[in-house]
Amino acid sequence: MKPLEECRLYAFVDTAYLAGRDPVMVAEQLCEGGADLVQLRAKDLSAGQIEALAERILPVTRAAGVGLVINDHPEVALRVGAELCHLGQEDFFDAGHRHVSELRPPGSSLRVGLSTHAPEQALRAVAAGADYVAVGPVYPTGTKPGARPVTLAYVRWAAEHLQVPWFAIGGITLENVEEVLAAGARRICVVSAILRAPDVAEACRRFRWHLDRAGRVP
Ligand code: TZP
Ligand code: MG
Repeated sequence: MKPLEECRLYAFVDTAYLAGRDPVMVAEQLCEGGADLVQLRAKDLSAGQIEALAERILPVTRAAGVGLVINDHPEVALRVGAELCHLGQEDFFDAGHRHVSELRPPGSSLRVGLSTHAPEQALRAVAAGADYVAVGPVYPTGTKPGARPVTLAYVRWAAEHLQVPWFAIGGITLENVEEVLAAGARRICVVSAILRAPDVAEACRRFRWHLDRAGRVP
């Protein structure tokens, strides 16, 4: 996979949006459309089921040079050899972790991303060694119902203050992505606007077009 700094489009195989499609096929389409990272997010599956699915998806992402991120289950990421795992505030800090190195056994290069919903959380995540942080939800989203939107104000703060790679997330669509980029984001996570699109690869290409036009991180 590319260095995290160069990863711009972070897409998802979220089992809540598969609508009967084969998750491996969806992963192929995300890679074909130019995703740099693909997260396996499966709130309805057990760790064992996620592991079995990750083992099928990993050859696809590897062949495409795309990093596979396992949501919620660092132990699964380690077992299957995924490049990254992603954890929320409650999975990490509320579970008693202090530094992401606690999740990395000796010799492992597992990278860990953390969700953040406010500047203080981002600073804490960086101090805890997060390899990247997610900044959101920027807008209300049915993918994370009940989560309070952080608005573009937090995106602007992140653009000004964060040195680690950070991704804007939450409710980002082709209609509002320019607004997110104008607030300073250069990396985005998109779940439903890609998985609900009639052509998943094409939706990725359209998001990429906006990201490429916005240019690199200054
Ligand atoms: N974390 C913050 S918002 C969100 C997650 C997992 C959901 C993003 O999904 P969508 O469909 O792109 O709004
Ligand atoms: Mg979680």
